[in-house]
Amino acid sequence: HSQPLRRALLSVSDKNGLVSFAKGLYELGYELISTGGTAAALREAGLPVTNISEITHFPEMLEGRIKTLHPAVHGGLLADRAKPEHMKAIAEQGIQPIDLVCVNLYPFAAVISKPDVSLEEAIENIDIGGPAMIRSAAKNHAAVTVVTDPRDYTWVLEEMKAHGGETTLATRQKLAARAFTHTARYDSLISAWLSARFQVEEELPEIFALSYRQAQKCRYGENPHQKAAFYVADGITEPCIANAKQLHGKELSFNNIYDLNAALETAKEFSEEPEAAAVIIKHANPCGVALGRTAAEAFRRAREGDPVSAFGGILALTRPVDEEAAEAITGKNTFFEAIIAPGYTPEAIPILTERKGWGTDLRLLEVGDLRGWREKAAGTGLDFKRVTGGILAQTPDHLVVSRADLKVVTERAPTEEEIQELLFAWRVVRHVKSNAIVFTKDRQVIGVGAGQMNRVQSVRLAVAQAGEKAKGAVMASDAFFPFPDGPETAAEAGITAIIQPGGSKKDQDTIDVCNRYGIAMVFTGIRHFLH
Ligand code: 93A
Repeated sequence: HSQPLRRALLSVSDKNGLVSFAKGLYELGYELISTGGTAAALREAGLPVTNISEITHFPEMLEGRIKTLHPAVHGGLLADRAKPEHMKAIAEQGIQPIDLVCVNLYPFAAVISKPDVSLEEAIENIDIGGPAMIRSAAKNHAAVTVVTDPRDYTWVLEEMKAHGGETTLATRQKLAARAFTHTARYDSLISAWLSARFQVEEELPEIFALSYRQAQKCRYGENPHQKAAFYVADGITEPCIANAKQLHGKELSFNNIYDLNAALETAKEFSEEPEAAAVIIKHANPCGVALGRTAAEAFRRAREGDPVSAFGGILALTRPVDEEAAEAITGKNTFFEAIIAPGYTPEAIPILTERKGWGTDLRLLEVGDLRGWREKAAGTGLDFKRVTGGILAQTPDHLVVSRADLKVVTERAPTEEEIQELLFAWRVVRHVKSNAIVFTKDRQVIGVGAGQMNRVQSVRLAVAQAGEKAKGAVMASDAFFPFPDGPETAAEAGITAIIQPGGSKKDQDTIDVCNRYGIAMVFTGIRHFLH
């Protein structure tokens, strides 16, 4: 090449596809200008490169913090080619136009998802010069092409080859819009991460920036006439539905994702148990939860709690699904939409996926080890509920109630075994929609009353579900009993112990009922509404 027709500035952290893109540009007559690492990669591939410092007449400095932040770069990007004054102004300063920018940014998202990342390392990975170039190029897309995603290299190059070495205006417009999405997302993530990191105790950020990407399109929403997609936040490190990998089965539906989340969040409650836990969800409420020595036993016991509701449900386990568990799950009179578990043994997968009558539809999700999720979840952000025209934000309800928090309020104190059972029931009830009542026995949920508008009605539903099994069971209530009718109904059904927050004006009436029936009751002082 004698005098290059056009100039391309390449400065990328992700060097995938870089060489072939640059080679294509070079063959189209572009002069290649690059920053340190990118220039080295191109030179190694045998391509001629102009170092950025030859353009800026300035060394890369401050350990790379200043590489491209210079009028020689931004003048070349921003000058409006249609304005003679602009072209004259840059010419007077010896600045040449730049026609294409290929930039991807310091990998902030990848860096902050490393466990124990230091603030210094995160800060060093905040790209300043890259977004500036992307934004300059995108602003001046009338003349400048901006490429931020290696997946765009091939088609952009093809288009340039077909159009005399230039992109079409329509392409530059599309890439410009995308470029601003890219930098907006990038800054949102930085803002969200720093907000969480610097968060003043007990205070929510005044403004929060959300950085979500569409992870999956759903065929439809809660109902077939609604459009839907699953958006996943950047930088999530805890085991959760957003981090789960689908190994098999039909595409997840909107409701599947919602219920899988409910199942997994309930299961996580029992992730540190020496025993395995299984959770079965229907319409976002647990209908079966149980512990067992093995995944198979936990599953069988969870299903037994309410086999009717379990049919067509979503299942979560805290232990890998092995052959025995797979056999149990695919047993007679069962049907599951989806399963989420830390993993699956090689023997388990064919049993689950070739179950007669289920076709190949069963969705299998792998989420990895659940243990230690609380530490990984710390600071990952807020819990949202949408209202028309806004969102309510709150820190997630991760509070743990332990033995020491329990206050015995009845004449009879719970036995050691009852205390363990009450704590089990308490960990389930917080995952049931309010007004929530849960009956459990031998670490097995045997009755649930969910989502009722008065608490005694939830008790009645739990009693009806538990039937004879209520005798000797315990009851958990997610909030206080405003009247003694709920505990009385439970007492008549044979409940022996109750766990609830307490705090009602009529607590004494409820305590009196318990004393009359010889029931042991403990207050947690903490409630767990869930809507
Ligand atoms: O530290 S920066 O914010 N300062 C800059 O002036 C600058 N210019 C480009 N980071 C800057 N970059 C970024 O360097 C690019 O966005 C790209 O991610 C990376 C490429 O550096 P290298 O070519 O040395 O690997």
